[in-house]
Amino acid sequence: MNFATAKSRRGSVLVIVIWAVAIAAAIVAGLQILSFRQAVLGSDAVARVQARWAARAGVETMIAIMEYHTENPDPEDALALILDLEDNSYGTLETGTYDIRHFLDGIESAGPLDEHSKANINLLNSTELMNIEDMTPDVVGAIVDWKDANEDAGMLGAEKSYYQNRGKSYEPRNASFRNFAELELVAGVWPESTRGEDWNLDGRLDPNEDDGEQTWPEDNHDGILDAGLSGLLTASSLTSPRAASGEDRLNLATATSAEVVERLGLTEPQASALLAYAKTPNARLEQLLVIPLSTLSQGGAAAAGGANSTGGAVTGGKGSGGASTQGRTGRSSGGSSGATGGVTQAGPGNLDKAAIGKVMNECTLKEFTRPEPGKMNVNTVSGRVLKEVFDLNPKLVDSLLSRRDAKVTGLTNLADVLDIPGMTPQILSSLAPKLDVQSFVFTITSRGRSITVGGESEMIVTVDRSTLPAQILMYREP
Ligand SMILES: [Ca+2]
Ligand SMILES: [Ca+2]
Ligand SMILES: [Ca+2]
Ligand SMILES: [Ca+2]
Repeated sequence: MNFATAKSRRGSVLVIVIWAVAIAAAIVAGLQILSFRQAVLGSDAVARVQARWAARAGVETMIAIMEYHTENPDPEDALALILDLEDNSYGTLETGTYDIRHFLDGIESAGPLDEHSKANINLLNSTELMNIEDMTPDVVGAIVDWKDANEDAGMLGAEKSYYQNRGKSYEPRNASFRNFAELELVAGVWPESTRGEDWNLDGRLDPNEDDGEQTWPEDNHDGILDAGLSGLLTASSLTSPRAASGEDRLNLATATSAEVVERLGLTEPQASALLAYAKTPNARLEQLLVIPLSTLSQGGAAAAGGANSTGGAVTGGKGSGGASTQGRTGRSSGGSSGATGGVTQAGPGNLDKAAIGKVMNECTLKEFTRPEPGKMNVNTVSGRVLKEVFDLNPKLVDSLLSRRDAKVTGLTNLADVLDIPGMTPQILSSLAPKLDVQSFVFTITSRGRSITVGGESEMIVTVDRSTLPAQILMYREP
């Protein structure tokens, strides 16, 4: 009896053991699957974190370089910052890599995108907007109404009531566009025209933007990013009181003659003439490119309407300071066309070309009160923008681009542009209010990759380096 009981107990123990083993095996198998999944998940997460930090390292590197150049400006080298950014646009960390690139005018380049290479939409008038390919009068009207302070709809425009009647939850800003994407809110503007192939507006050619009809958006699969209006226009570039030298611009409306002599290296008669002109109504620094200062200072641009602005010897202002080294002392007798020269600037109250460049680089005629839309940097501006938006002669634009590319330091002042074949003082002075030789706002599109499993992450950051520390105007991770 006793034996039999023991035997059956042993039997049931055996059953229990078998069961236990089976269950344990099942649990272990389950655990194995679970932990394997967790390991996969874990390495994915690690790769993502690595990629994201790599992208961030790229952004931080670019910002550090921008701040360095804001603190240590080199007025003799307009390309120093751009080249430094380009040289550091690729980096390797222990756990990943980053690269920063952008497309402009169909060409992919290393480094951040200079927002000053595009036209600021807030500075464009309706003629310039209308010059843009495929632009229609109703869209131009709606853009103008969006920007202007008033509520009066233009003939083909659209003000508040237009948007209300269509159930929109927003209305025109009646002030400058704050960013490019805002353009898509304007009546008649479609993302297809603002973005073109660059559907995520990152300035880079992504796989879905270069695969034809396989995935959205539509693209022509040619390896080149057609960025639509975003390739021509910006709302981010801004003006800064900071001059090329790094100092705040000298306000000629309030400056003393001694300050002008000291800051610009001009003679006393030159400084007095400059200040006299600065006090005339409607004074504009660009006029110095067209009309001799002595004429301007004796009655302003109006009185100088018939001034002979070309021909003759161009001499440095008598005894003018260090800025006069490039002053030409004579001109060949063949230079009578007047198409390539500057103004006749002889006499004690006049300026040579280098001095005019310096005045334009370092001075202003009004107090800087708040940030205004930015000018285009003559060293980076898109050729397509100049040809298409500003309707400049394509040959002239091409010679401008080849001149600036040929100069190691870039164009350090706008008067340098006068030497370009086909450029006239008149063309330059009309363009000058929208041109500068510096850039303050850049968009960094940094793509990070993890070194281990192939994670990828992108950061798009728009930075203003005109103040220290640099300011982040926009940040997103698509
Ligand atoms: Ca308006
Ligand atoms: Ca893209
Ligand atoms: Ca596609
Ligand atoms: Ca394409």
